[in-house]
Amino acid sequence: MSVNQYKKIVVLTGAGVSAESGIRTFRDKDGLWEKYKLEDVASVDGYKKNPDLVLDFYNKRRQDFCRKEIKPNAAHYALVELEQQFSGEFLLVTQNIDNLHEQAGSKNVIHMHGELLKARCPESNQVIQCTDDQSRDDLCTCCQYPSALRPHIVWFGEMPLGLDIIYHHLSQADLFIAIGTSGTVYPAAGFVEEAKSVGAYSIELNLDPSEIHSHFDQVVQGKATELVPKLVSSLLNGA
Ligand code: BJW
Repeated sequence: MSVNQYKKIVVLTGAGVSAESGIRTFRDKDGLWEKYKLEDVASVDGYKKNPDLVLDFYNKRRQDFCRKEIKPNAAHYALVELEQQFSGEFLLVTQNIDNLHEQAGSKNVIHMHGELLKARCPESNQVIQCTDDQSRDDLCTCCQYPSALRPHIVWFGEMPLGLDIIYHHLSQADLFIAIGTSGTVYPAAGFVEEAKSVGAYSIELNLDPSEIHSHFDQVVQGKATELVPKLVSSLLNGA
């Protein structure tokens, strides 16, 4: 398999790509949804009902993420190499809210479920950096009557970010690769079918077969830090 046979690659990553960097996934054993109820902390209704609980959930995850031992891993770096060496168009869509892809050096990245180190004004949608704990007293500076800033996160029932660009790329993709995602959350779980509908070859790299593994042309089971460098090397070296 050689990268030269492709013109447009779309890669989708999920929590599994950051797992070996020390960030917990959602649905694995010991995952975040074992400790928290999804509808309490990751839905608009949950935020309306108990904003402090939701802010606390993201404050703890931000503190955890900012620990100095949390670093990009070999899978993040391999994707940087693929983006740099590939002469066609490359888009990396991540469902992750951490910035490990950017820390590794990835350039063309869309965070479709938002970003942990950003906050947003709910009125103007202006996005600002947020590396400290967020509280309900943090107000925006963009509106005449300031509003409480909210985490820059896409919760259930909200429209994911960058969808126009993502679907545009999927409509022209000839290689689609999904890494470390359970395939349970839409619309991301539907991207493989979108890419396949225009003839793209599709590959899933995941520890366990995902909910949607049967849609892929090739499914490889294992750790992202082993599988992604191997795939990138075989794409770049034509093995
Ligand atoms: C490893 C590994 C290692 C571990 N190496 N692998 C019925 C049908 C269809 C859709 C719906 C429906 N009812 C409702 C919906 C819509 C809803 C939805 O999908 N619900 C499902 C539960 C059914 N979706 C939405 O509401 C979305 N918005 C929307 O649909 O808008 C309308 C719309 C309509 C039409 C078109 C477009 C839009 C919004 C979804 C928001 C998701 N938000 C969250 C939380 C916020 C972010 C955060 O706090 O971090 O995003 S939920 C959570 O799940 C998070 C993740 O990004 C997302 C995906 O999880 P991911 O990444 O797959 O993680 P895991 O833990 O599930 O899986 C990890 C995988 O890695 C596992 O498979 C492991 O095996 C593997 N792994 N270690 C390789 N070392």
